[in-house]
Parts: sequence; structure tokens; C-alpha cells
Amino acid sequence: MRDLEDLRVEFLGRKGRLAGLMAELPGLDPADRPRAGQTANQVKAALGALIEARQQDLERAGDSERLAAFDPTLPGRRPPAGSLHPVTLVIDEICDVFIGLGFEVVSGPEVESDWYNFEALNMPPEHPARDMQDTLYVSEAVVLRTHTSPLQIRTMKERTPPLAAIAPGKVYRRDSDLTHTPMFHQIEGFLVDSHSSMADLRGTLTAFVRQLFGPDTEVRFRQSFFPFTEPSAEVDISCVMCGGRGASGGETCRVCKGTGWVEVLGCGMIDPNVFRAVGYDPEKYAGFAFGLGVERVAMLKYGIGDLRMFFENDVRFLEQFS
Ligand code: 2U9
Repeated sequence: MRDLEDLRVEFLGRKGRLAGLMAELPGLDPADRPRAGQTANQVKAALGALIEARQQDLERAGDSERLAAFDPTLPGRRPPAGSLHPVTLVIDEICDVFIGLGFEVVSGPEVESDWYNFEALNMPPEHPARDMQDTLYVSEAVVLRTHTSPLQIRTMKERTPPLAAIAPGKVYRRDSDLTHTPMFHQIEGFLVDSHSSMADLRGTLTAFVRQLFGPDTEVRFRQSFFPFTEPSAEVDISCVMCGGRGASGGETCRVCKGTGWVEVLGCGMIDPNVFRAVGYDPEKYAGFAFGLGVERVAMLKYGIGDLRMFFENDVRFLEQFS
């Protein structure tokens, strides 16, 4: 192909041999000029046609060479299949653990009335958690749910104990910085029966974190406060990074900041006022509840350092979980 192009330039190019002959035409006897010009043009056309024909031959030969190299039995290229988002994977895994413990999974609306989101959960109008800073209001008494707790309220109102359910889903808060996003995922769970205690809560959550983070995981409960539970506690597990030593490779562990513990859950015994709001007699029933942030658990489980990764949808991040 290259040689052919060289030939074309040599004979037919702007400074080629034929152009050289043409340049000599004005010097010829005027009587000979027309015939010489005609002959030169015929030669030019004939050469052009020969080169063109040869070029086509060569191209066809190249095609059949490529065709001969083509193996039609090779498997095709698969289109990218996509994969489940790490938040979905963690929700599925947590649901599986609780289903195994006898819990059912409930779901419901993301836009809630003030009553379901706050009032029924022992958060009267002046309660600080209802502050405009935290809540995205749709209208005066309608909000984007700030937690999945309204699902438990709905379940209790519709049914009678014994009940054990978990409620996974999106929640919304007016919050946005390096460690908070206006939308994140929660899983809350609850159990109501004629007899249930803090010991049941402790046993359930210990079994849960050991299935999720491994059988050697240590658990500790610290007293805390939530409007909807009394007493309340926060649950720490031994650090997933350093195994509770507080350091790895001689350096202070960056996940637990050297404490050996990381917080994963909030929990408590359901407040009697919550039972009254749904029409349950607090003398007759007792129950426990707990809640966790899914992104936080996913960060601990997969060693993800930056919350924003979950929402950027960079395929290079997402395909690591398939
Ligand atoms: C009902 C009664 C009680 C759910 C609970 C927590 C403690 C808790 C946080 C964990 C991290 C929310 O995502 S987070 O910011 N949750 O600490 N949640 S007890 O208690 C309930 C729920 C429903 C009817």
C-alpha cells in the first residue's frame, strides 16, 4: 500500500514525472503541442486507473486476511452487568440476620405526618429533635421522615403483640457535611411482647453484631438517652480495624482513634409514652428497639473512609462489591 502511494506521488504527484513532462510542453513546436498534451493526459489517466485498480485489489486482500483471522466461535463481549450498591448489600445482609432471629421486614412511606414522625415517638412540639435545623418539612405538619421509627408506630397500630420487625429505608435530615448527607439509610428494629427485657435486647444485638462482624466481636453497652426509649444505651463493638487493641503496626488506629471501640447502634426499652400513643397498655406489654445507620456500618464493614463514596456512583468504587 505504501509502495503504491510512493509510485502515485512519483508519477502523478504535483512535482512528479508527468508534471515534469507537462512543464516542458510550452517549449515544444506549437504544431506538436496538442498531440504531446493529449498523449500526456492519456498516460496520466491510464496510470491513475492502474494505481486505483491495484489499490482496490490490495484492500480486498486485506479484508479477506482479516476475515480469515476472525474466529466466529469466540464468545461475544458481555455488556457490563452492574452490581448491587454496597448500601443495598448491607441492608440485605442485616435483614437476613434478623429474619434468622425471627423478625419480619416492614416498609412504608418516606413522607410522614408530624404525628407518626415525632408526636407518637414521645417528641412533643417543643422537643429539640423537632427543630427546623434537623427536619425537612413538606408543609407545616408533614415531613420527610427523619428516622424509620414511624414504620414501627404503623406496625404497632395495625397489629397486636407479640411483634418483632425491622424497618430498613431512606431517612432525611437537614444536615450536610463530610460525615452527614441529607439522605441516608437506617435500619431500626423492635420487639414487643408481654415479657421482654434489657437482657433480651442485649442477647439479640450481641448475636446480630457477631453475625455481621464476626464471632470474636466484643460488645459493650453505654447508657444514653433517646426520647422514645427508657432506659437507653449506645452499643460499641471492638474495633473492626485493630481488633480492639487501639493500635496496629505501632500506630494509633485511625478507625477507633485508639479507644479500641466503635459505636454501631443505639437502643433501649420502648418508652411507656410510645405504647400509650399506639393504644397499648404499658403495664401489659414491654419491648425493646434499636437503630443503626447503614452507611456507617457499611464503612466499618468494608473499610470505606469517605461517606461521599456512597453517593458519587463512581463505577470503579461500585464494582468492587460485586
Ligand atoms: C419505636 C420505639 C423506639 C429506635 C432507636 C436508636 C435508638 C438510635 C440512631 C442510630 C444511628 C439513628 O441512624 S442513626 O443516626 N438510632 O440510636 N434508634 S432506639 O427506637 C425506637 C423506634 C421505634 C416505636
